[in-house]
Amino acid sequence: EKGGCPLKTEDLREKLKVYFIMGSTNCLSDPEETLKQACEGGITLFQFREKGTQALKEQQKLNLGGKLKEICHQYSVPFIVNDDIDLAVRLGADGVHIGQEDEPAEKVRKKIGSGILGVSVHTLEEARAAIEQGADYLGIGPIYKTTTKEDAKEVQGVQLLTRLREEGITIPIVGIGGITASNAEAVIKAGADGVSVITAISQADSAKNAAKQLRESVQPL
Ligand code: TZP
Ligand code: MG
Repeated sequence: EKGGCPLKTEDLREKLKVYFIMGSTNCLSDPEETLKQACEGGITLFQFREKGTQALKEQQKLNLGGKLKEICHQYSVPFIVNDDIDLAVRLGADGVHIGQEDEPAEKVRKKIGSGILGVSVHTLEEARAAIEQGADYLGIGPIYKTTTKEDAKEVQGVQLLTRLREEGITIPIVGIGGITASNAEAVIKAGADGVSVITAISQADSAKNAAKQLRESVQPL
């Protein structure tokens, strides 16, 4: 056991099924309302990702993060913070998600203790390194075309996902990038435990229905 995550691996796998990510700039309406609706619809994990030129900073970012964390906890949805380790620690978040450009996973693990640690990887080598350094789950993408992340890498389909599973990697994995209720099943079939989405929920007419549809497509009734 390298990770220090308090959830057992199999519980984390379950929590990754419908992983909603957003910040204030992604939402059509009030982020708190969007998150409540998404929770009502059945999201299983949430990541606060406050990015872009219009993103909130400092006190406002902290305030929104605190409110979103409270909403998550009302629904027993773990609250993860993207990139900002200090914010995660200040908010008492359940975990953090980092990319290859962020602080090394090993250092982050030391700072967050037993919190959930997610790492985005784009190659088999990065996946192995992240696991070695204490990641609890991996994020893989963009699987499909996305317009949400400006510096996203090339669309990769499910190739890497398939490869990691073929290589015997069993760590929980979530796919990301352009995922909707219509294409989510293919991601799961290729070996992901869940799907991460921004647009499919944050820009939906009904965040609740969108979350519900994703949940059904990942976890057929
Ligand atoms: N990392 C890879 S693609 C992506 C991130 C953060 C954006 C996913 O957003 P969407 O709107 O679900 O395609
Ligand atoms: Mg990052």
